[in-house]
Amino acid sequence: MEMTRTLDAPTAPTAPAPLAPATNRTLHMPDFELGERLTKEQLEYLDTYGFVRFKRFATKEKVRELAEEVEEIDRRLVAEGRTHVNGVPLMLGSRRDGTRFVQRMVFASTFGPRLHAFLQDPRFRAITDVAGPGYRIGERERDGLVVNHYRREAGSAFKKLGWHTDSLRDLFYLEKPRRYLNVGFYLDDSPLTKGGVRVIPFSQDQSIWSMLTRKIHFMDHAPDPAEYAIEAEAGDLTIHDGRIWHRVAEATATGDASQRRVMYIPLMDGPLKEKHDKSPTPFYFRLKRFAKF
Ligand SMILES: O=C(O)CCC(=O)C(=O)O
Ligand SMILES: [Fe+2]
Repeated sequence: MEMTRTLDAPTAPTAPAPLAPATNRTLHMPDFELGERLTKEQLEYLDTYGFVRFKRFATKEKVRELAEEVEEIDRRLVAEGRTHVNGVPLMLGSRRDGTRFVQRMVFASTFGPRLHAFLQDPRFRAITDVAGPGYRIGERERDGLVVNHYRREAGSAFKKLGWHTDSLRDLFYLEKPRRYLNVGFYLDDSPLTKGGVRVIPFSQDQSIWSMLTRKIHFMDHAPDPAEYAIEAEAGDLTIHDGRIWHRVAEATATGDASQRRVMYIPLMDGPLKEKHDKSPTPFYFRLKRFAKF
């Protein structure tokens, strides 16, 4: 043993450099496509990383049709002066020209036949099967089909979303967090210039305690050294585990170039809990307004 070495060591080991926030680091993901069932490799990917992306779930033509319908519904909701649908608040913003638009649309498929038909695609069965026995698409439950519409410009009320786990909402809805899968369908390309989803891979395998406390839900927007950006193109579909930590980063582009629309497909299990126009506003949204996140 060279006992003296430590004494003549020319330099003491230096502390590792602090990890720079890995802003915009992307994970090289396989070019998965979704068929009638998820393949073993796709399932393993989802289980391991906590998310998965399927390319070309829909054609550009289909995306255009769906986006057009979302725009029609948007104009209709604005024209009718709606602030809520089935008790759930709509998030509204305005464009540069002052026109109002819906930035978080809820129960969208109950307003549009194309969206409703889209949700009947048998490939969604492949996803509900993975979620667990008895899962369904809840078009009239919870918030129904949600369309998030981010823009970075003055007047926009939705430019980014702080760190959170989706499962926390289960707790607010007084339900136990389950292996909830959040299924997103992209209506716009989402390159890094639009910000977009950042996830902390593997964080789905955490204790409830860590799920509650690793970050301050929705208030914290800071990049994390362990985060990865998920890029996608219009027509792609992503699934993330409801327990994974994620946020939506703000675009660096502005105006039209920052527009990012993603639909979230509501998976439900257990007894049917359909909402209607007299449904009360859930506590969660009152809290959200109070805490301004
Ligand atoms: O807009 C997105 O892509 C993600 C939104 C999200 O995480 C959420 O609404 O819970
Ligand atoms: Fe989320």
